[in-house]
Amino acid sequence: MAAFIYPDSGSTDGGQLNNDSYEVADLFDEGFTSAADTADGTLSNLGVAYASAEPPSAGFPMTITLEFDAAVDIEAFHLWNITHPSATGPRQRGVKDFSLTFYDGTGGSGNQIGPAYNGTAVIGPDPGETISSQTFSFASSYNGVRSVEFQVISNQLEDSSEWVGLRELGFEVIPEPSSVLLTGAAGLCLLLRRRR
Ligand SMILES: [Ca+2]
Repeated sequence: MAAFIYPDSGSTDGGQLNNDSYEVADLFDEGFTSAADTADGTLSNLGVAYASAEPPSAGFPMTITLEFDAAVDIEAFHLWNITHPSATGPRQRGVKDFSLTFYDGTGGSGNQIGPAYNGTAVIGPDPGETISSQTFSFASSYNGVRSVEFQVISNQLEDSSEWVGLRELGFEVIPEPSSVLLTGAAGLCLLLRRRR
């Protein structure tokens, strides 16, 4: 049974809009437990969304590096794009084209796992509306992942002089085979005891 998880930490080369409170940590701050969870579009983006400097400090593509404290096997990526309670501009600066590259070391180090995944996100909802996740399922899982380079290639405007942002993200992971085996072994022990 797959499970929703957040990265444990993240960093970006994109900077922050107005040097204000739009940190990468705001991409995993809303306590979601599944991809079915929704973000409250009536909230100001300040403190709940990540938004890059305008344009991103190192330009497009902008790289957000996501880290896991222990290796995980990932089968899907979930993204909640940005909107705003009263303005149309922010949703137009949501993520559009992106790629995900998976590594077995921290900070994009070590060996790359499998081919990079390329995806295209759709624009976030109208101002103030509830934000649902967009799910990108992989043809096969990426196993033993310690870090992911999430490259944002364009915003919805496809204007590289503007900022880009999103509200929340997470991954769908497969429980480690070791824990499944342990549960199986424990079950076998119980069965053998009962037979005695
Ligand atoms: Ca958030």
